[in-house]
Amino acid sequence: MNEILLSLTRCVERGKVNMKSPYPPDMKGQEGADELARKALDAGIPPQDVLSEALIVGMQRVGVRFRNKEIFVPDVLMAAKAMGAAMAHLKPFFKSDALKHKGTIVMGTVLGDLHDIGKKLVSMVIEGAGWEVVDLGTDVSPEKFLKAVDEHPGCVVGLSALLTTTMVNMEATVKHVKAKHPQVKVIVGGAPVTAEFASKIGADGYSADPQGAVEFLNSRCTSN
Ligand code: B1M
Repeated sequence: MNEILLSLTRCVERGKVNMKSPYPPDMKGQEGADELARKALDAGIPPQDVLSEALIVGMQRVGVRFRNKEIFVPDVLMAAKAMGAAMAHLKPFFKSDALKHKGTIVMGTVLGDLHDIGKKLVSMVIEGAGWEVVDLGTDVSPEKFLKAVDEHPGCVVGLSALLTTTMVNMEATVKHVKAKHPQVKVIVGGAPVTAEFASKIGADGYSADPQGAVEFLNSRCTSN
C-alpha cells in the first residue's frame, strides 16, 4: 500500500487535521490530512483511491474504536474535521464539466441526525455525474424537505441517516413528501439503512454507496 495513503488513513483515524494542528499531541509538527491529501493527488494517485483506500478506511476504523469505547465523541469530531480537510482537495475532481445538468436532487440528513460526511461524499459524486445538488444540510425536518421539493419542481429527493433512532424520520419524510408529490422519486442511504427498509418505507431506491446513487439517478430519474 502507498505510504502517503497509509499516513493519510492514520491522520483521519487520529484526527490530525493539518501540520499546524496541535492535536493529537504525539503528532504535533507532522503533516496532517490536509497536506497529505494534496500530496497524494500531486503524486498522481487517483482521487477515487484517495477516497476509498485512505479516507473511508480511516473513518471505518474510527467507527470501530468508538463502538469499542477506545475513543470518544471529541476524538470522532476531530476525525470528521480531518476527513473534511482532505475532502476539500478531492471536491474539484468530482465536479462535472457537463454543461447541462441531468436534473436536480434535494439532499439532506434526516431530522435528529447530525452525521453529514457520507451525505457530503454522495453529493460530491452525484454532482460529478452531472446532477445539480441542493444540499439542505443535517437535521432536516420533513417539512423542510417538502418546501425544497415545492421550490424545485421535477427534483429527486435523497435522504441519509446514520442512526438507527433517526430511521423513523426517514420514513416520515418519505410519507410527507409523497403525500403531496406522489411522483417524486426518493432514494435513501446511510449505514443502518437496507434495501428492505427502503422498500418498506416506500422509497423508490436504495444505495449503499455514492456510485449506486448515481446509477439510480441515471437509470430511473432521467427522461433521456
Ligand atoms: Co456518530 N454514530 N454519533 N458521530 N458516528 C455512528 C453512526 C455509530 C455507528 C458509531 C458507533 O457506535 N460505532 C453510532 C450509531 C449507532 C446506531 O445508531 N446504531 C453513532 C452514535 C451513537 C452517535 C451519537 C449518538 C454519539 C453520542 O453523542 N453519544 C451522536 C449522535 C449525534 C446526532 O446525530 N444527533 C454522534 C455524533 C457523531 C459526531 C458528530 C461526533 C460525528 C459526525 C460528524 C459529521 O458527520 N460531521 C460522528 C461520526 C463521524 C460517526 C462515525 C464514526 C462515522 C460516520 C461517517 O462519517 N462515516 C459512525 C461510525 C461508522 O459509521 N463507522 C458513527 C464515513 C461515511 C463516509 O460513511 O456516513 O456511512 P457513511 O456514508 C456512506 C454510506 O452509508 C452511503 O455512502 C457513504 C459513502 O460510502 N450513504 C448513502 C450515506 N448516505 C447516503 C445517501 C444515499 C446513498 C448512499 O442516497 C441518498
